[in-house]
Amino acid sequence: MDDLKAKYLGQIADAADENALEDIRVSAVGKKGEISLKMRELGKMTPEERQVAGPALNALKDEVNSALAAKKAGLADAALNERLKTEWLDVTLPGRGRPAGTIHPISQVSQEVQALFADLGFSVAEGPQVEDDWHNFDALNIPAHHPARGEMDTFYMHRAEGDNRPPHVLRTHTSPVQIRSMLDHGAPLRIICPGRVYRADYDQTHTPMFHQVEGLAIDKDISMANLKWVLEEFVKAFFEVDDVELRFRASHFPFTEPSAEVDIRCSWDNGQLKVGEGDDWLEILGSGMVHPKVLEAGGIDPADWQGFAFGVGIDRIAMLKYGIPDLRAFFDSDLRWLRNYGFASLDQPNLASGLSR
Ligand code: 2NM
Repeated sequence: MDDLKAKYLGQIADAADENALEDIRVSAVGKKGEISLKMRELGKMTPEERQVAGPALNALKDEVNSALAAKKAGLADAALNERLKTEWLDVTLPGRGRPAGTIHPISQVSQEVQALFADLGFSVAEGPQVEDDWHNFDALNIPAHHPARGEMDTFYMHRAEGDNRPPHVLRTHTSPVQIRSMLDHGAPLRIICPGRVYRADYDQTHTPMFHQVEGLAIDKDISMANLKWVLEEFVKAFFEVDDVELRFRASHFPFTEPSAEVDIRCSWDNGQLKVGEGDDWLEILGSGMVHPKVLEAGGIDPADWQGFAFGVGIDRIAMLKYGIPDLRAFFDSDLRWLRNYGFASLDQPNLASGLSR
């Protein structure tokens, strides 16, 4: 009995890993193990012999089993400690350098425009991208069969079979938001409406979804002079230059009268745009005095109130400001492009630090 005990406790102490330990368990206390076979021999003994050998074998079996369990736990601890030596992590180290993502130039420019118009006292208004034809067309003095409806390349939504009401549309401009704001808030009003708009057009300079910001100011004595000042402030702040020169060209929009397209004086130096100097003119927006019929559709009496409005393409002014040559890159979701043209996610545009810094 003492020999068996010395033999197995010695083997257990020397076991190098859990496989070796399992072999020892099988040969000692497994079904056909040495100690188990000895216990089976108890039956052949005399009662006197059995009284001595029985408890001794049980004690031996218990001792070997607890030595096995203790060694197994020891081996598992040692293995864990070995792993922890290589898999440790210093949680006090600073994070790894690369930022998780960047702000898309269109979002950046939209936020820049919102920040600078906030400084001029304009609120931001938003509305649905799926519109009914009254808000998108009729209220803006574009009646059914007006040529402007055809020219807009409108996306129409489906109606259910047998439903003969006019279809909803994907808004072709953000002006319906301004109609909704007039109806909701009345005059006076000073808002800008940034957002996605849709036209069925796709080539070098057009994508079927693009971004606009439109502005609207309504008050008792608003004139083209106010429009001119606001647009000058906008262009100066947006392009971050001290002086600009604007050129108003007579134009036509159904929703404004009179209407003007606005160019800015600029130069192109090695493909680099400089605003406010040079001999070139660059068209950047459309504008005008809100048509009396549009004010009426917005529930505002044109005998008491006037307003100016303007519309700018965000994608286009983003390309101009940040030297982005190809419009379609905006919508490719190419991570390398976004890392190059994107903006730090924690830098919110504001006038105090410079819009783009
Ligand atoms: C433009 C050009 C001229 C415009 C008009 C309105 C509204 F709803 F107030 F009548 N919003 N935006 C407008 C005027 C838009 O985009 C080139």
